[in-house]
Amino acid sequence: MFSPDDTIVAIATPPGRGGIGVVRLSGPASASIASALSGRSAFRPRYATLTTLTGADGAPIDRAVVIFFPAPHSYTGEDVIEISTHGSPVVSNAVVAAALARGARLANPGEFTFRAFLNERIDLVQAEAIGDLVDAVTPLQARVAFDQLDGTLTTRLLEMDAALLQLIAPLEASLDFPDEGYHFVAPDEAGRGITAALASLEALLADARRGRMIREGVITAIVGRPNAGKSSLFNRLAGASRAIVTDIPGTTRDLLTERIDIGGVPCTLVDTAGLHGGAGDVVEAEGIARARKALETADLVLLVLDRSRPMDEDDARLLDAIDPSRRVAIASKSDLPAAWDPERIDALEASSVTGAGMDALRERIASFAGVSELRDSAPIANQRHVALLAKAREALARAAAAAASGTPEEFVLADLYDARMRFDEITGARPQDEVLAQIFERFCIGK
Ligand SMILES: Nc1nc2c(ncn2[C@@H]2O[C@H](COP(=O)(O)OP(=O)(O)OP(=O)(O)O)[C@@H](O)[C@H]2O)c(=O)[nH]1
Ligand SMILES: [Mg+2]
Repeated sequence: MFSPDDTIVAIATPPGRGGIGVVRLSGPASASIASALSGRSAFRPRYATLTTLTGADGAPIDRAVVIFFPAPHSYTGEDVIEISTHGSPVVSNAVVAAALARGARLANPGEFTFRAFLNERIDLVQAEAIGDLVDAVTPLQARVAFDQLDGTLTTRLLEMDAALLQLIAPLEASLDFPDEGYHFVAPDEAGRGITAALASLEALLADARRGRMIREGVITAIVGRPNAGKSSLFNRLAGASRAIVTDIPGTTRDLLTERIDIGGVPCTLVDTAGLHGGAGDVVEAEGIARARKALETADLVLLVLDRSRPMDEDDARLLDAIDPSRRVAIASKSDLPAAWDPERIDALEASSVTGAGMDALRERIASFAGVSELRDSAPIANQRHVALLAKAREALARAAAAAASGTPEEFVLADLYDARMRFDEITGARPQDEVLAQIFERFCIGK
């Protein structure tokens, strides 16, 4: 993909003006290029040295602080030079140009981190975590990314891998003495071991949905019969008057979305057309079809039920149709006299006019995403990891079934090896070029 023998250079700080601008070099010629730019013969490792930099034409560029991180104790594992100048793009660009004139090459996006991976400073999970950390929009996203960077997932995978290896060793030994079959381990004992490994994998995967919601957001659809107060609730949660509100049933025709932050969880709110059994015009029918689609695909449904009017068939049907584990029933318009008792169906009372019940609702949404349980486990947030773990789970399930039915050891072993291979793919022990390209391409230049 990239040649790791060159010395690469890039501006590491964001584009534009700033207090300081950092230019980073990595590769075998880093130190000699820094010497050429500064006229100094050498830099003391890990010490900040104030020096004047000159361009290829001999004209001074700026006074700068230069730090030399010799291999292997650097971000990339190679010789790295970090040059901090005054934060003007003109100065940063002049430093880069001077480095290029002395033989450096402009870095590709993510190339510094890619080199760190190639030099085994970090594994693939950590490289992806660095990308997530840089991209994090909410503090919670940053927390989850940092946990991965800390190696939490890798540690869990290594534990599971070690457990599988313990199962594999006696099975392999039994293979060497085929006459006696399962000589070194009884089939039911092997089966128990595999079931235990399967259970820890299941636990890890159970975290994945939570992790995805934190990383990518909870899709929250606001659903209910016409005029129930959906758009008013949408506007209230969004903190802006985005959706049209009128007292005419059927005001909202199309889907309307808004990104909001609820307790650190990014949330995509979706306002929908009122659902009812009666037939309307073509536009309304299409709006209802879209509302149903949103209802199906949402992670969470806010079911709005007008507390000021008696419940009708449409309300009852919706209450029945949506799984309680993914819905919050809301008794809306709580500032008006009540026509029914919200406690009966465990509905949250709320008013978009007074704002009553909004904090409780926000808490319910955040707790749905599992924010409160986040203390000690790092959820997997990455779809690539989830897909590979799911494949490992299939392999282990096959192995468990094979062991239980006394199938020859070879077959059990093949599935156990399959599961281990998936773990290796996650951490990058067996990287595939296209996977690497996909992961590092989304980085910015200079990272
Ligand atoms: N008093 C009171 N009126 C409300 C409240 N929420 C909504 N309304 C009124 O109820 C009517 C309908 O509100 P919308 O938010 O448009 O209802 P909707 O569910 O989006 O309606 P459709 O888009 O037609 O399906 C409007 O007249 C609102 O002013 C509330 O909390 N209290
Ligand atoms: Mg509406």
